[in-house]
Amino acid sequence: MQHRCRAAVPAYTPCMRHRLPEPPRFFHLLHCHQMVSKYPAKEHARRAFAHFLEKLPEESQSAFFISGENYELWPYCDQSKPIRQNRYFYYITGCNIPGSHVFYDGGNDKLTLYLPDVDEEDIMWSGLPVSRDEAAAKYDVDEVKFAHEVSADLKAFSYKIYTTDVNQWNKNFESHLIEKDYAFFHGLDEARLIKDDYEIALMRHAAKITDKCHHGVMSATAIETNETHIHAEFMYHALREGSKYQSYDPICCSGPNCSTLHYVKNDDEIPETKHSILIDAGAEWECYASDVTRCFPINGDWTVEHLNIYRAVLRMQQVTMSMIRPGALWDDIHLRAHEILIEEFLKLGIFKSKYSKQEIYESRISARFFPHGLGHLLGMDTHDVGGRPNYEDPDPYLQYLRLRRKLQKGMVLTDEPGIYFSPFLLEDVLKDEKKAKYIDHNVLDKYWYVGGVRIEDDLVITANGFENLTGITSDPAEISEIVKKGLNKNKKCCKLGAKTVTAAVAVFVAGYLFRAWRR
Ligand SMILES: [Mn+2]
Repeated sequence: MQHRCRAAVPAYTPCMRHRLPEPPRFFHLLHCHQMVSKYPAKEHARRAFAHFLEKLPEESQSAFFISGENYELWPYCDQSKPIRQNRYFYYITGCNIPGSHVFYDGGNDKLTLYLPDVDEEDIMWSGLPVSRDEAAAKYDVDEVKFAHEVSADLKAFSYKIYTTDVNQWNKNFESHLIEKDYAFFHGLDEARLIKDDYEIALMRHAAKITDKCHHGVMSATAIETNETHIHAEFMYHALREGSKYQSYDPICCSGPNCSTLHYVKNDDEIPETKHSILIDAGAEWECYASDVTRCFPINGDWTVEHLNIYRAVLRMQQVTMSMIRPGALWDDIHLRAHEILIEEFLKLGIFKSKYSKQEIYESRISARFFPHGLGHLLGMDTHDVGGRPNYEDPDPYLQYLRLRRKLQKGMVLTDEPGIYFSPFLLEDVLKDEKKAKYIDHNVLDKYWYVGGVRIEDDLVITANGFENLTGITSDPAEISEIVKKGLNKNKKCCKLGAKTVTAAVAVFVAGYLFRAWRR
């Protein structure tokens, strides 16, 4: 009966899976030029090659060769491991067929896709593979060939051929390949850094699905008595919308578990003594990611401490978002988030007001409450390529910042400030008088049960600022309303259920008495 209460989420429409995700701005072109309606693989290959030549201009006749992922069996078992397509391969093909390869002849601007050879014995198990003509119609490539033709083609090519790395899928061609070249990765990563309209349309669709999933999770707290139920609710809505894979393992936590950044255990009970929920999860669409975090009170009523922290994080996000535009340095925006955190902690009394904002900032102590970066690039990978992080940075504020560049139009990134009360991260701080002196322990003690709060949205950088792909509300009053609406609906469902059962029993008893009377 409980699933009847899911009606708050708009119904799945069967046509959704087969149409292009959300008409992009160039929608009219889709009908005029067939080429534009395909994933723009050729343009991606060209752009990657142009960036490659920035580093190695003398290699203008060379080529790229990448093998996609293929089926691999688990040891001593006839089942295959789950496949996740090689993102560099997908970027220049748009093809998700296991066992394929791609060759881009940069000098002649020719893109060739190699499909796996047809295994006739497999057809009865797996069905007919995609034909050469079907692939030529579907993918934006110049020619479609088969895997057995790769070797001769590579041998006949008289210039250098670059690949990511020699692995089990391309080792037969090893003698022709140059692996792990810096310029090659530079080319691909710089191209992937800036998303075109087609990619943004895919990401917009992933974000729309994710909105529905988060709304579904917030609306179903009546049946979420374990973290696994939150996970299940998210996956249910994602699958219903045609998203079979998640961009990453969903992080579904309650109470103090919310202080673990990448918590994926997702199996603790949620008794009434726990108030806070944090879910960080994103649906994937056609290999493109979304990555969204929302927090809410399990019964719809924010506790004072939970709401205090929520509002602080929301202000960190609002202030940092107001700074986002092309040319802004992400380091500066991230550091501004720490300043807001310190201001908020001074207001709440967690930091002692006898110390100045500047002194606390210089102590770097806020990094123990907000240990991760403000955000990261998002694309085919959740932590997408091209961010140029420096994990060796001695500054604890910047060590885990995954994006260390100026923002450019067409980048997609997350803005995800957080505040956590992690016993692990604060243990040594609280013992070190030089650092502990800034913290009012009595005030801090009131906050441990909250665990943590993070708010995360996906943003596309535009010419003047950004567009927020994430639509699910982060307003605390609206969130409270969604949770309560879900709870009330469940009560009504239960009441209706009880009434139906009572009526059915009454009819049965009346019938029995009537028959007994007739006898
Ligand atoms: Mn993220």
